[in-house]
Amino acid sequence: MKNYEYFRVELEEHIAVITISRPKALNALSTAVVTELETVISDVSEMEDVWVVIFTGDGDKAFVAGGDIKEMYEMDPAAGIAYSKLGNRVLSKIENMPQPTIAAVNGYALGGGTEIAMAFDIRIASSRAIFGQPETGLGIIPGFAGTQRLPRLIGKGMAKLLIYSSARINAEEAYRIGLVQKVVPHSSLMDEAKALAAQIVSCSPHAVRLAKTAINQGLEMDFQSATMYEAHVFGHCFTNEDQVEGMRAFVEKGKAVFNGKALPKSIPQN
Ligand code: DAK
Repeated sequence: MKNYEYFRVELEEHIAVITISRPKALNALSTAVVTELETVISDVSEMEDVWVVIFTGDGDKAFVAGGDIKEMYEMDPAAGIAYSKLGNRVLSKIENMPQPTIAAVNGYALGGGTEIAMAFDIRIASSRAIFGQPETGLGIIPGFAGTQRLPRLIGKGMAKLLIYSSARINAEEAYRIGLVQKVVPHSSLMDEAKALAAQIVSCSPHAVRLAKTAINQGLEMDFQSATMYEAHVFGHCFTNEDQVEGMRAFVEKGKAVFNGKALPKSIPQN
């Protein structure tokens, strides 16, 4: 496995765990961190053996404490635009990773921390997790697409409440408003994330990737176009031996064993 400055990548049973590690700044997203993150995401996306990805923060306190405020303090408008473009490109890459992804939120996830968590498919929060978009309190607005992903996930009114007020919310409140899908005791966060990942691994990796594609792409379309797109992606399932294996196992009352061959790296087009 490659060595990175700010990340660890561990692979076990088709599950890659990516850990962001910048302890002196509570894993805040400096330009150097986001730049390396882009490489990590590209590398893991290419790994045939990885069927599910978990992303978490190093240490007991923070998932990601946001964009690097000390670095942003020095930025001029041109640097701000460059930082924003980089961040948005990387978060889009996360959102469109071919594998299903889980953010295991182990502590503070503020500003860019909430934004990066939202780029993953599913969020599991430790009971210690704290979310929020504190940017307006710093004289800026969310810059890693928080103004776009947050209302899409939790609705316009609640997103505005959080962004206008800079309010911090705990894990239970994040669960109540639908920002996270599960809250678990802090000490069992990684076990719970890995158990969910293992459950996903037991399904056809081909079908799971196609389901992700259908959901992500379809949500960007009008409903009729999205159902047509779903039909197209559904048809694509029949190009892979997982469909035969899954149905054979049912008919023969056995257990399907999926081999992860010929996984799609890019989105099937209409
Ligand atoms: N940036 C830089 N350093 C940070 C940091 C951050 N976001 N968060 C923490 N640190 C550093 C602290 O400065 C401190 O460093 P030293 O002073 O020891 O050198 C160290 O991490 C430990 O932090 P604390 O001493 O503050 O630890 P506490 O336990 O007392 O407090 C905290 C933990 C998470 C409550 C606190 O650190 C905190 O409030 N941090 C800031 C949280 C925050 O406001 N985050 C949102 C940042 S704004 C954009 C793209 C993205 C964004 C904006 C624009 N475009 C490209 C345009 C994103 C913006 C944001 O995320």
